[in-house]
Amino acid sequence: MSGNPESPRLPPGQQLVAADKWPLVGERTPADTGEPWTLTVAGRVRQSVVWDLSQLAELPATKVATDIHCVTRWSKLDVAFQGVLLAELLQRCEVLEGARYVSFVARSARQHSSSLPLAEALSLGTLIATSADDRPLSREHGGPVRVVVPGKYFYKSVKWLQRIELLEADRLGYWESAAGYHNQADPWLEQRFVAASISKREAARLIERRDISHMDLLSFDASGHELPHLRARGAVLRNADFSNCNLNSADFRGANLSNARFRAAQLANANFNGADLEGVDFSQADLRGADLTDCSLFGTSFGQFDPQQDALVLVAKIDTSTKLEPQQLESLTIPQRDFVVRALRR
Ligand SMILES: Nc1nc2c(c(=O)[nH]1)N[C@H]1C(S)=C(S)[C@@H](COP(=O)(O)O)O[C@H]1N2
Ligand SMILES: [Mo]
Repeated sequence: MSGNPESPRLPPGQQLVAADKWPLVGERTPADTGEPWTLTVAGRVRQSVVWDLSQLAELPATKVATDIHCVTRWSKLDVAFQGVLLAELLQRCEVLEGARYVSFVARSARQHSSSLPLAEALSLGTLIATSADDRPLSREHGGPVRVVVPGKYFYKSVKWLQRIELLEADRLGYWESAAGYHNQADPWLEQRFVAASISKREAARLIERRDISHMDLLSFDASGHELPHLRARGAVLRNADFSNCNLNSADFRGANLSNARFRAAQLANANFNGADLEGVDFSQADLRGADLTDCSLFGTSFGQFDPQQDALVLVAKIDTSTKLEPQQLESLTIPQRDFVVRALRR
């Protein structure tokens, strides 16, 4: 496999966030139940076991330095998580024969969850973490208790853990079923998404119509098409491919474009206002006159990093007519930010 030019420790297609940045992804807060925090192990166990936070703190603690790899293409290396190994916790439960999967469930409004084969969760050293970098986990990052699964995309690491369910058959997690995220989630194999949600023929029909507003089209492939003035307002287009498209004056307002590819696309005067652009690839795209205000830009690329030149190559066309607010650039990686800051002055 070809390595990542930024660092051999970075899986393909990932880039490092600035050292002092830890992006917030997904839900922002746990559900406010007013009840004291407890963690329950249930399902295929002889008897459910419940821990409160002080009991959890008495279990043998482990510290692991983990690399975070988010599916939206940002990574953060060497975060020191501390907590109790899942293996330690399960040693204190009578796990039954048929337990083959483990589902982690959050105390959150949508009862967020994610699952893994039990044997894999154990062999990866899954941690029930209560602190990061020697500080208690902040609320928005999953405090007081979150899961940390080393070696998987971070969507397997559920925040605000309240239940661990041991299951005989797998139960797809929230992102895995709602967003088409890959259930295996190996960043080294780029297992980001499952296949497209519609057939090639259906895609061709939509391309002809030039209106996909408010549609939900995972992994939509429109690459190479003439789509000026495309109407895509509010569409869910995760992992879509718009490379080499003519999308001048297209309307992507409020669309979810996370991980979409716009390589060498013509996007002059396109409107992305309020869209989710996390993990989007705009290499060599023409973004003159495009409106990127109010968009989330974590993991967004405007070019490819070349370590020999220590600079971005295959960069997007950006100039003073491209609409971007200075505070949005905070979420970009350093080489991306440096490029965009300079380009916006031209
Ligand atoms: N409860 C809950 N846990 C969650 C999510 C979520 O939306 N809700 N999002 C997942 C995703 S996609 C990622 S990348 C990480 C983000 O964790 P962070 O916000 O601490 O960076 O949490 C994961 N765990
Ligand atoms: Mo994620």
